[in-house]
Amino acid sequence: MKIKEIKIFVCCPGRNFVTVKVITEDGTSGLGDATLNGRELAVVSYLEDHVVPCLIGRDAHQIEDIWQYLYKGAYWQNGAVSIAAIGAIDMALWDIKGKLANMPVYQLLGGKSRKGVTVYGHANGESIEETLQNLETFIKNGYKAVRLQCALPNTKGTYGTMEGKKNYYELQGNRPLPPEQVWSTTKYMNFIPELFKQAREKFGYDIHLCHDVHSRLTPIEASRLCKLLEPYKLLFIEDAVTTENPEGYKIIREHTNTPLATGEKFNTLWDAKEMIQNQWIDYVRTAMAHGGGLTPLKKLADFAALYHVRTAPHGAPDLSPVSFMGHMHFNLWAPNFGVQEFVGFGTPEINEVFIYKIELKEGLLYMNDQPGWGIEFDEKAAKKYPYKRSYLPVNRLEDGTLWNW
Ligand code: KDG
Ligand code: MG
Repeated sequence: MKIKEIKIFVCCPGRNFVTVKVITEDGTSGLGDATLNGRELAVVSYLEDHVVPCLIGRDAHQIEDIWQYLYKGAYWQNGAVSIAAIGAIDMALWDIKGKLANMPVYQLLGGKSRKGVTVYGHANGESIEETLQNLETFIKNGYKAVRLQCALPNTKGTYGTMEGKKNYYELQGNRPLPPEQVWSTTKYMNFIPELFKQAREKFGYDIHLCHDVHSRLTPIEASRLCKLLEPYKLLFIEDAVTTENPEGYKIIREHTNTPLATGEKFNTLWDAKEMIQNQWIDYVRTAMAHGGGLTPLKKLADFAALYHVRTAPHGAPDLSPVSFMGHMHFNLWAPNFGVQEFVGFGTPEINEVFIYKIELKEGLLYMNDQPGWGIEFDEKAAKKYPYKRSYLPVNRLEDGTLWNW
């Protein structure tokens, strides 16, 4: 089944998304997500200038060989841009294989391991009160897990909050230059335990709670924070420290039993290997789009299972709904699946471009059993929403020093 054409679309129905469509000689098409927030066009060039010409005429069924060809064959194996490009092609080929087999992709992996996908929502707020009001809404809506992020008092726009905006739609796709924010580790460390204390006092321990530090602490600071949070029994603390120095997780591990999650920036299995093998983490958060597609992600899940590490794919809304549907299949299959981040794409513009169906019941997500990923892309609708350059924010310490994102 020869690959006849590969189309790449960039659109901004609220946020920038890069979508790859691989078309075979019989007219079957498959979708992949190549979105890399803030560096979208670099991935487009990598695909158009360097990947597509090598794939026309190849057998779309040979997913593993194409993956190895693009990864090893490039000589420059690693890097977020190249892996996002390879990941999108890989996803599109799995979509095609599912359609040709007339099966949802999870069937090709070995079938479902569960009836639905447990998700966690985001309760963000400019104050503890607002964050807890949002948490209450999630609990009332049946969620089993929620991430809490709260702006520090007297600062604007601590990561994970909305910088005064109502939703991601207003926030993202709307930053033509990186906004700069101020970060104070001391204020943060003094404040966050209070957020979780009040959450537990008000809502008890039935709801799972988690929090994303976004790698803004050193290992010993993170150890102290995780220790302070122990009484509030978090599901996990995410990205407590940067993963460039994996041993940082060893230090945290030695100090606390708060579970640890990381990996949304992992590009390869090798990025995750040491942390998993040493059991320094509990959840690996690698996304299909940023980890090279389904082909390496299923290997990562199996490897992680050997060490009691669960999967929890990155599910920020700056990954496209194509990624989200890909994760649905992966999550339904992976025996060691933990939880899926789910913020939703609920804007009319995004739902006009990406056509798919999911249903949330009692904190679990369900989908239709369509062949492939079960998502379509409306090319005509996408044209209405041209690319807009947009960046993630930059952080500086109070004295002006550039800090971790
Ligand atoms: O592009 C970066 C975002 O996807 C990231 O900031 C979101 O950390 C994130 C998360 O856990 O959702
Ligand atoms: Mg994160």
